[in-house]
Amino acid sequence: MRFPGMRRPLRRAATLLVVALLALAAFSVALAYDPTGQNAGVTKEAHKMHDLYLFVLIAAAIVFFVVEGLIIYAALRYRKRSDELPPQFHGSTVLEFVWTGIPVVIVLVLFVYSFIVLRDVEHPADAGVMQVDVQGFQFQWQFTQKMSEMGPGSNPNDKRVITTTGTAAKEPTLVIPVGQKVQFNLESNDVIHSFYVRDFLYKLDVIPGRHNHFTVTPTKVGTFQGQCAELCGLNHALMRFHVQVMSQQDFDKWAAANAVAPSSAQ
Ligand SMILES: [Cu+2]
Repeated sequence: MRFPGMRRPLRRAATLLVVALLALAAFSVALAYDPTGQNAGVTKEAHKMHDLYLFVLIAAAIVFFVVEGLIIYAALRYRKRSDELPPQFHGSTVLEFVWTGIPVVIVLVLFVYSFIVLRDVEHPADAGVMQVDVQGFQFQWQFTQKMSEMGPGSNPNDKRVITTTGTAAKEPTLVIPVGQKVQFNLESNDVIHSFYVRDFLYKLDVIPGRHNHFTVTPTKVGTFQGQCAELCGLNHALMRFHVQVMSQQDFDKWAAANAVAPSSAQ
């Protein structure tokens, strides 16, 4: 009794090597030129999430083509040719190791890679990183930026704040500088909302009694649309907002023009 796949271990190893090299090449090409046309985001963290997405997509595509290819090969190669019963065999330790080992390795790689990418965006930022307090309420957002927490170089004794409150009639615009790390601190006093900026490729729930936070480093100047992504009541659809990313120079000017003493802030 002979298992056709077992006859040429060298050939098998070479095939595996070629598949691995092709996978690596496909991933490199996808990183350089994204054939999916997906939004790669406007923050450093979003770019990493996008790379993770491509990696998973390519891994899934390779698994699909290898499995489907083997099915088609087996169906053709071992199709019924006569009424004679073909040789019967059972069990192959090597094959069982291979088809258990490969998925285990894939799951481990995806787990570690996802964990590293997630940690980048959800790990609490170091001291001195710019802070934006985000308050979700029925049915809008309030953004509070303290002058003492505007990132490196800000004066810790500066008590002025910038408060931007959205209303049903006017969607608020949150202003942040490009190239600087920003930590968002999310809070709600009523129901669960979700802070979602599409071009961050990320959203995080805003939960009463819980301090959720995430960090991004914008890489592109521009205005990006955000919205509440958790059905939070009748006027949920009105919870839209904008994130405007400016150059550091424009941001400093904007902050100087809009900062007020805390007592006069609403
Ligand atoms: Cu909401």
